[in-house]
Amino acid sequence: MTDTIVGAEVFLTSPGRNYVTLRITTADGVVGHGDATVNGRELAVASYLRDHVAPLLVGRDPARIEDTWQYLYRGAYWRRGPITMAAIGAVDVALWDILAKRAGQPLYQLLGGAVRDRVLTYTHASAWDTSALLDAVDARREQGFRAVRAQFGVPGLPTVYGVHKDVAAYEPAARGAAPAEERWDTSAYLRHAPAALAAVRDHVGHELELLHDAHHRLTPQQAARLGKALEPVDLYWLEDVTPAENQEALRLVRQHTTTPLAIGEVFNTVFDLHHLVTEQLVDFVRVAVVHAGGVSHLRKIFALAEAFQVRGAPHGPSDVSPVSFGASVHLGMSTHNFAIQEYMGYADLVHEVFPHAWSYADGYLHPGQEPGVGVGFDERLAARYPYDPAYLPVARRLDGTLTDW
Ligand code: CS2
Ligand code: MG
Repeated sequence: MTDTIVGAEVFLTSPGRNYVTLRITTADGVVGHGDATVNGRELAVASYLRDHVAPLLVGRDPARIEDTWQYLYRGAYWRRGPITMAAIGAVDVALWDILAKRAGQPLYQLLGGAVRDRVLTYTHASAWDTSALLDAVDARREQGFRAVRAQFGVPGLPTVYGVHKDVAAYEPAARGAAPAEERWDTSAYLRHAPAALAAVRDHVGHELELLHDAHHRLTPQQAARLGKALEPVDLYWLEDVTPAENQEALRLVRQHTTTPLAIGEVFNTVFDLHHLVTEQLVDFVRVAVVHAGGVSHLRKIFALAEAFQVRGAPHGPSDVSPVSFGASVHLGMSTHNFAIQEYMGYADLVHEVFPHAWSYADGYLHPGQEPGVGVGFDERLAARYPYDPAYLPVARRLDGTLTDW
């Protein structure tokens, strides 16, 4: 018995930070949700969905998920990129949500069932100086995390990606009509990073998995130098060492260091990263469900990666909504080469706006047994927190030259 899509609504809400949520409703009264959040570009995705996608969905069979994906991707002509793929991602997750609800099964059961009992996760620990960073890492270990990303301040700089000087919880996007401008000095960072991370490793011993995010800022030579200097730290991965556009860079980095490399949170399709996978230039691919065009396409990215022993490790910051996060944990349960899920954490209000079946315990996640993705959307509560413009920062070198943030 086929069903029909009768409605597709887009909601912009800001319970502490902005989220874009899609609700698809079928003639049988089944509702599915998708996340379309692109940090700092929420209005663009909301318009793409409202003006160019939602009208095309009405009347379609919600079970034809792959055909809808191909229709929205290949039928767009101007394709790929974060805005298009986040919009497609929202539709894709909402349709998988509907299909699983109609089957009365948690999504992972429709993706091939569980390949593990629970999904390993990592979270963030950050502090400006090393002693406070050790305390921050200890606090995460006490919460049960078995893997922690460590980010630290850099002497001489007022701000650094991943850590605020005076605020405990790091949220990269700042409210306002224009991006804040930050200063960056790669030389100062490279002088400081190996000692800071070595101090964390000395403090925690060798059992805790440690990760670090270089956040797209190094040249190939600088990345190779840092990777080599960090080999004694035994990182689980060093992330985004170079800007994503120059994928050749990783060939050089790979020649100089065995430090595991992770990349991909700013990629959107398998076409963006297939060289990195087929030539094994990275160890982990990081694309989030929302930014990869949804569950359907991220599965294809992970399937390619599996053939080359590259593992999936989806992006999971506060700006990926609990809807995408829940879908990602279902993928984590059912994808053999899924390694670890980033879980930066959400404010309590976000958990209220997006009630969810996924749960965290003792360093691991579980998607829960609720039919569908298992994440709701409290529209009434969400309406109390309207969209509030916020932008990711822009970075400039000490001489004022614009650089990668
Ligand atoms: C970071 C993100 O979590 C990560 O790995 O790269 O916090 C990233 O800076 C934000 O998602 C950008 O919106
Ligand atoms: Mg990152």
